[in-house]
Amino acid sequence: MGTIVIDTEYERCRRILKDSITSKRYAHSIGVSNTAACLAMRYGLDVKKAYLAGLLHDCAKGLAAEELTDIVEKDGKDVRHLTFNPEILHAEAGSIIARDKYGIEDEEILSAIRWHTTGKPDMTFLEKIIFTADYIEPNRTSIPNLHEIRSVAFCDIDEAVMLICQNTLDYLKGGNTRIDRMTVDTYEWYSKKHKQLY
Ligand code: DGI
Ligand code: FE
Ligand code: FE
Repeated sequence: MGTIVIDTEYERCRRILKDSITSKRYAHSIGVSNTAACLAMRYGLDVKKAYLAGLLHDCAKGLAAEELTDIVEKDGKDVRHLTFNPEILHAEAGSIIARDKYGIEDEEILSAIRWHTTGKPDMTFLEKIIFTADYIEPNRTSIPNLHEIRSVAFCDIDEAVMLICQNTLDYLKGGNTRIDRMTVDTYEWYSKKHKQLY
């Protein structure tokens, strides 16, 4: 039985993506896409935009740090401010690939992909939704307080962003990796916002 195609742009991108990343990463991408759509419904955002941004957020995942650097530099961007680490680089490179390979022109979608790993202070709603959906999608397991964060995400997205940043920093501090300045700035911005509210 064939799949019912409801959105040709989504379907076109989904097919390219399926052949570009591992099956595990593809399952995660579908999970983020669906979760982002649910969050968009909750907060009154453009559901299709969230669905597409979620689908493509990790389109650069799996490429080596050198390849990712090359993509960013060829686009005329300076990579010196980025931590030389595929985990950090795949977000910046992903927004370029989404534009050039997948033909995405919507700047809001491209920006949500760009900031999905570190976040940034004062994110747009779509950026917050992709950042959060990435962390809470159904395939995620073994994350501290995951149940709580999933619930908070549908009540107060800013608090969810803060909790995710807190977890990420705790996790990174336990390893021997470099913490990007933006990861810290995002946490500080959202915890300050939270304190001002409560
Ligand atoms: O691509 P995903 O695995 O779905 O998730 P992601 O893009 O949010 O994050 C990828 C990894 O990057 C995750 O293990 C956390 C890590 N990360 C986030 N901020 C930093 C970081 N890694 C380093 N080295 N430095 C950071 O500041
Ligand atoms: Fe990612
Ligand atoms: Fe992801």
